[in-house]
Amino acid sequence: KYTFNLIRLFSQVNQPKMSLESAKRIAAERAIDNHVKDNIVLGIGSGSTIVYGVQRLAERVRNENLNIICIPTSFQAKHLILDNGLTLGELDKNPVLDVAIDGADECDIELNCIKGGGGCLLQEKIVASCAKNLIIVADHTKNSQYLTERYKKIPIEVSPIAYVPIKTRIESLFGGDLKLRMGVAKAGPCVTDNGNFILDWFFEGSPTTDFDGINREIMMIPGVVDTGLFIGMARKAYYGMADGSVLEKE
Ligand code: ABF
Repeated sequence: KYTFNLIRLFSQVNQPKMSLESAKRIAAERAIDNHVKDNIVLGIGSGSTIVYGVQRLAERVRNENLNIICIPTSFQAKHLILDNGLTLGELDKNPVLDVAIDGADECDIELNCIKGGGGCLLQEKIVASCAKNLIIVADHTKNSQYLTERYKKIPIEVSPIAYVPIKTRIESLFGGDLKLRMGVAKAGPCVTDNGNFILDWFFEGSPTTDFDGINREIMMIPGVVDTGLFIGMARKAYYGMADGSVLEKE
């Protein structure tokens, strides 16, 4: 009985992880199939979901002989592009993108997003701002009614010399608790692709209902490089659902 229960527990623990991975895959593949056509400039996001999208993209580029220029949003994205034999572009040469496809930590009914949980946000926001369309790909756990309903922190990328004053300022102005994100080994702070630190802003409940307003106010604080709030940027989201379907929202 003990062994049976252990096996059952083990399979329960592993079940959601497996289905979340396949949910990410179907969302990313659908987005690539719907938005990629020949001769476009495409922004490649960061995180685990976009990996499936890049694999599908590489397959389509090979099979259909497509000419796609890929603009990365991070070190990870750059190497995903190179490792999959895709054409690496840069904003200097291609300042206007047709589409950018990226993951998110949370995405609300108006397609406002929280991003940066994986450590990338600045380059993602720059690339998204240069794209005619930003498309979000995610599993169903990222789909929420309002921001911070499910994801309980907002990442903020800051200049290393300013992290203490910024933390103090935001806590006194808006409340909550800002924590310096540490690297994986916890030996020092997590350093972004741009040489900055990340403050994760935790709070009880939600800090505001006006995320656009609060984003603007935080962006005014000297030393804030950018926030993980992507307000009014995404045009469409694809969510991989637990039942194997893909929910499309725009
Ligand atoms: C990046 O990857 C980040 O902005 C976001 O935090 C994260 C989403 O990753 P995943 O696809 O692994 O959920 O895009």
